[in-house]
Amino acid sequence: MQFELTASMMCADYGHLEQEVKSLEEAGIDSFHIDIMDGRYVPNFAMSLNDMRYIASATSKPLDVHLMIEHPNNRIGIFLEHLRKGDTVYIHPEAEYHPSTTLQAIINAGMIPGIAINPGTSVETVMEMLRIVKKVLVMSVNPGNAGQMYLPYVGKKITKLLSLKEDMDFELYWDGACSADKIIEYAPKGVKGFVLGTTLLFGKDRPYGETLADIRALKF
Ligand code: S6P
Ligand code: MG
Repeated sequence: MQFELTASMMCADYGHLEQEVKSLEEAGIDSFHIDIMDGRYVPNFAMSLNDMRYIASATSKPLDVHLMIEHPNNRIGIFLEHLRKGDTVYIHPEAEYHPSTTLQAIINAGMIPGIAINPGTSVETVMEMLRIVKKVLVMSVNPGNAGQMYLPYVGKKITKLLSLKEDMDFELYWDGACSADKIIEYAPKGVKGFVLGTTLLFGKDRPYGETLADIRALKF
């Protein structure tokens, strides 16, 4: 079964970032997930512009930039100028007065537009944006930190989004507490990709190649 795996780089070892990027590439990761935070939209600072720039320069794999910042439209240009065609930028609709304007700026710059949907955000409130974006990142934990518990109530929302994705022409991605049982359950239902953090990939004292090979060999 075909599904994409992306590495949540806020969970990487920053003492050896170059090696981390290389090892993940060699292990066969599909893309790099970049969690940008401003300490306001979420109560944390994870990665920032320079981290994103470095990783963009260190790999030719796509970047998957998850902006957890207030009013991204004010500063979207400084992110977009360092990205390449084929990279994705997700915004949180609640963080913006006019999210469709910000999504249009992402499209105009040649990147793939996406929205991230928080656990407490309903599908109904983002319905029109589903027509604009190509990717929807469903948060199965509250945004801001790695290593949190899965929130089971998001399951119903994922089912609803899956029923809309053909008609509205977007793909669904999973972010937060991604475990093997979630991939086994949701990849066959149509979730296209999974962000891997501390639950499955990082801090395991195990080569990334072995972990990714195990995930790709999961039985459905
Ligand atoms: C959370 C962030 C996520 C996490 C990822 C960590 O704000 O958007 O991308 O980094 O979910 O994974 P895990 O397995 O530690 O929850
Ligand atoms: Mg994320």
